[in-house]
Amino acid sequence: MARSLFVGEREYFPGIGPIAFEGRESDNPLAFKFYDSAHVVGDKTMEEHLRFAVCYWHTFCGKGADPFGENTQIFPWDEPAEPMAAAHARMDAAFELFTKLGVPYYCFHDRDMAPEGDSVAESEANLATMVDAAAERQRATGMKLLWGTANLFGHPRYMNGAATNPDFAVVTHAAAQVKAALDATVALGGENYVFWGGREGYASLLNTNTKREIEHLAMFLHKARDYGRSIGFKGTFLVEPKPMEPSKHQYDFDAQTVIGFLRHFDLAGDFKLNVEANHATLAGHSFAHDLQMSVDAGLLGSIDANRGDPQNGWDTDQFPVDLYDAVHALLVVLAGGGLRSGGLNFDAKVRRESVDLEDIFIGHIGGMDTFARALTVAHAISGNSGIAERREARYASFDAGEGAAFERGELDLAALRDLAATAGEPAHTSGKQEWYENLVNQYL
Ligand code: XUL
Ligand code: CO
Repeated sequence: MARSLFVGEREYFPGIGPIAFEGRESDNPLAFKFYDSAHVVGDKTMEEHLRFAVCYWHTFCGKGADPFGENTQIFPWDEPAEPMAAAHARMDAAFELFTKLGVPYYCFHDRDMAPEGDSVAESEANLATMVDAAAERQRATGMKLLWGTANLFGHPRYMNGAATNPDFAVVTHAAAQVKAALDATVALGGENYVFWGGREGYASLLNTNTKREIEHLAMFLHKARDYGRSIGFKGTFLVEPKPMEPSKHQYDFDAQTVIGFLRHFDLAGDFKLNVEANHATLAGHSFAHDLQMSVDAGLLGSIDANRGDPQNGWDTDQFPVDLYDAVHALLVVLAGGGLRSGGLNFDAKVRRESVDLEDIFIGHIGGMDTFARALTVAHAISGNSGIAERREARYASFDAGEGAAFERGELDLAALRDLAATAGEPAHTSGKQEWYENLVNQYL
């Protein structure tokens, strides 16, 4: 799809034009080698399958600081000293990058887009002003909002939690922020709305009533859902699991924990999961595992695409370049029916040592190429390899006879015992893991 570029009064990425597909023989670092947006894979184009989004926070608000050192990335949109002027400059830079990169979607937190004011009303007004500016740029470029969210973790008032704070006064401030962020998401036609609870957890059990806090979180989500629906939000609410960091323990630990929570508190009709690769690995799982659990529950909403570092356990939010990992992820997504109204949001940042403006483009190009290539591979495996059929065949003993009766709930424990006693020791059947693994490699 041809899109118009947004270049504001000042061009923030001079010398970088629209990123084009040049194929794998190209030696141009600012070109796609595998992502050809209009290329059809199966029944959809790459753009329609992958639904890429750029995140506002890492890309335009993160500046490379870490706990041991200050900012390393000094970018031109940070020059205005006055916060609202800086917000406008950041937005111009953001839409310039979105459109030059050729992604259809973006995602933001309220505080990425507009600065916090001195009062709830001033914060709301700041956000409303920037939402008007974003709406204008969306109209001009065709860019769409994959999801909005509220930053309920950065301000010091949230140090003991937001919706799960032991102080009700803090919970009301979290509600005010979510209300305004939902207004913003609806005004910008957002297709989803995300809750990530970085401070929704605890540092010590000794000072925490976990039962009450988790019930407060559920109540908060019910009220947010009700408000969203009342203002016409038709999209999906998403909870993004993460086990820890910044809290020692977070209540949305992993996909299965969130699925249980949503079902227990009767939220699964409106809420799904936003699965992030580096959060799954931080929980001791693979990315594909958390995706599979979500697909199995019918609750895969969207994806935050990134990767951790295998040598440490942090949320390093690196750009995804591991093809094998991306193939595994897309095998699960394709078998689950695709991303639907979700997308692949690059919740990823270039390293603090990557200080050139072009590095931001190069990081995203690498991530997009990785998933484009993985899509082609995963689609070929799904269609031709026989893996899915072979996996189903492992369960053939449940397809008829006593196995099917068991699945229907018709055999009690004593009946099962009698079947075992009559049939004797089962044959040893190979799991064939190496066969499956070798086949995946054959398609890479
Ligand atoms: C933090 C994280 C967030 C959420 C949105 O680890 O992933 O950026 O995606 O709040
Ligand atoms: Co995320």
